[in-house]
Amino acid sequence: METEKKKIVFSAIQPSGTITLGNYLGAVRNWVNMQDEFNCIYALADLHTITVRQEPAVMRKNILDAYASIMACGIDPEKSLFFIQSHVHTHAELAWILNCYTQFGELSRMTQFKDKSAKHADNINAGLFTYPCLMAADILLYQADMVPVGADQKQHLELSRDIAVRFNGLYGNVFKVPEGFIPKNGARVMSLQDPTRKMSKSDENVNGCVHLLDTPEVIMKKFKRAVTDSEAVVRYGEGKEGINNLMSIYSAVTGKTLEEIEKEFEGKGYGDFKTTVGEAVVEALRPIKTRYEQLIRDKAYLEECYRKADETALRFSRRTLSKAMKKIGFIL
Ligand code: AQP
Repeated sequence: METEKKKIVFSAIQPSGTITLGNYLGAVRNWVNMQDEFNCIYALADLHTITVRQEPAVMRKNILDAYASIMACGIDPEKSLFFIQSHVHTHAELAWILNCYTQFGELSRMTQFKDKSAKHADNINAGLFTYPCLMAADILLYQADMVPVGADQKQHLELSRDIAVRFNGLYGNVFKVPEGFIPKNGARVMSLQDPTRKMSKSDENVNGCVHLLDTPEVIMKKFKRAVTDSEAVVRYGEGKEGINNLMSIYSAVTGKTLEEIEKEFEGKGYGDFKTTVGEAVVEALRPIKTRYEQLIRDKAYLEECYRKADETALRFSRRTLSKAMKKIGFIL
């Protein structure tokens, strides 16, 4: 990681399943593009995943697969710091501290908590509730200037800012108050089966979600089964969530505008359109899959990358944690 005075960008992703086309187009692709302009710090947020029960063997595989897939998307360990959150103990420590500076009422208002507790009614654990404090710790430990987030994470980022302002108000300038931004070209990808909901790693309907590591055949099948509408006209508009979603995906992978896409498919049916979108996605993901296959075979190289990044992240984050602890009154 370069150390000159570039702004610090922090972002993280959960290895709660295999990385999706939504994660790629909405987040990781922008991470790659930011590497030259900023000091980028990226985390694989594995501590966050256990707010939902995980199968141990599957979790281990998901962590390594996610690490390799994200590197395969173009994260360069020479340019950016890309570490594994659970290897850097400062995250859990600062999260505990921030729990004590966050109000019950604030956490109760988080829509993700409400959504996830409705989805996992048999396991509404305290971690699910205090998840935003761990997220705040992730960000604040690195004195991040900017945090690219999807629209779904905006509320959590606002809370991180509120916590930082509150803490600084009590103890002086300990944390940089980060700015959140939703990258301009960060597409919001919806489920192919229920286009009113976002595409999610943990979607139970396998046809709704395209994974970066799906084979071309599987990707094509998922696009051919994508939900559309009965109008049979490729245009962006109200009540056409399925087509809107396919158009956004096609636009994100080809760079074509929505108008250009409408023109391209004038007089053509949804069958042709879905096939073309599927093929464009297959082509966009092909080099990522090839690179992933090389990386996942070389576990020693992967380990070398994350161990080095873990160490740097620990060194950096320890400074912030110590400062916060001293201000509170701990003896270090
Ligand atoms: N469908 C999406 N479209 C655009 N961006 C998306 N992101 C997630 N889904 C979409 C963005 O990916 C980044 C990492 O997300 P995360 O792994 O921290 O958590 P998430 O948003 O909860 O992702 P999933 O895939 O929906 O995971 P599960 O199923 O475990 O809840 C974020 O920047 C997010 O905005």
